[in-house]
Amino acid sequence: MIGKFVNGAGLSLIMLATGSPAFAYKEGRSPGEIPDIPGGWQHLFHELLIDITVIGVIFAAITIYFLIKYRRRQPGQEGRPPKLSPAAAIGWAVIPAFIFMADDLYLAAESWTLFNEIRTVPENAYEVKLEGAMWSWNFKYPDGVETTNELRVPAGTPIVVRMTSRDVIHSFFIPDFKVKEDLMPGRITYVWFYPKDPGEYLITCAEYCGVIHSSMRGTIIAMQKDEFNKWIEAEKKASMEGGA
Ligand SMILES: [Cu+2]
Repeated sequence: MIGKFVNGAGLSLIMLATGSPAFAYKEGRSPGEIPDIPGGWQHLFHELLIDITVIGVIFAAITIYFLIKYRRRQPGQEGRPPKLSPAAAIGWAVIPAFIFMADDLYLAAESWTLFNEIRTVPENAYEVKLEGAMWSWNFKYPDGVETTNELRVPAGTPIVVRMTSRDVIHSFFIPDFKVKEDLMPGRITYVWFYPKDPGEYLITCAEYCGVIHSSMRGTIIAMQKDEFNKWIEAEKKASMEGGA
C-alpha cells in the first residue's frame, strides 16, 4: 500500500511538473500581438483555483481514509501505527512537499511571465502624462491638451500613462484592465493598458490619500480613432484660442 502510494505520488509530481502546458494563456498569440493582461490574470486565477482544489481534495481524501482505517474500535484501545521503513517514512514527508512545491514553482513561473508583460510597454503605445493631486487626476496629452478626471483615448491602441504626484502617494487603478500603479512625488512611474473596444472604464485611487480619497475617481473614455482625432484637434484649437 505504502509503496503504491509512493509510486502514485511520484507520478503525480511528474505530471504536475511536465503535464500542464506551460503559459497556456499565451497560446495562439501571434508575435507582435498585444498581450491580454486581464486575460492573463484570469488564467492565473483559474489555474490557482483548480490546482489548490485538486491538491486539497486528494490530501483531504487521504486524511479521511486514514482517520477511518486507524480509528479506535473498542474503548481503551491503544493506537497501533503501521511500521514504516525509513525510505517510506521519508517518502511520506518529502513527496507531498514536492507536489506542493512543483505547483508553486509552476505558478510562480506563470506569474513572472505575466509580470514581465505588465512591465513591457508595447511599441507604438500612445503616451499620456498624469499628475495626481489631492484630489484629482490631471492628464496631459502629447499635443498639450489637458483634462481633469477624464482620460479620452483611441480604442484599439495601447495606452501608456507616465505619472507622478503633486503631493502625497496616490494609486492609479483601472479595475477593468486589471492594472494599478502608485504615483509618488519626485518619481515617474508608468502603467499601460489596451482598450480594445470603445467604452467607458472607471479610474479610482487605490491608496488612501486624505479625507476625499474615496471621491478620487475618473473615467477613461475609449473612442473610435477618427472620433478621438477630431476631439483632440478641437481641444487643441480651443486651448490655443483660450490662451491667445
Ligand atoms: Cu489619491
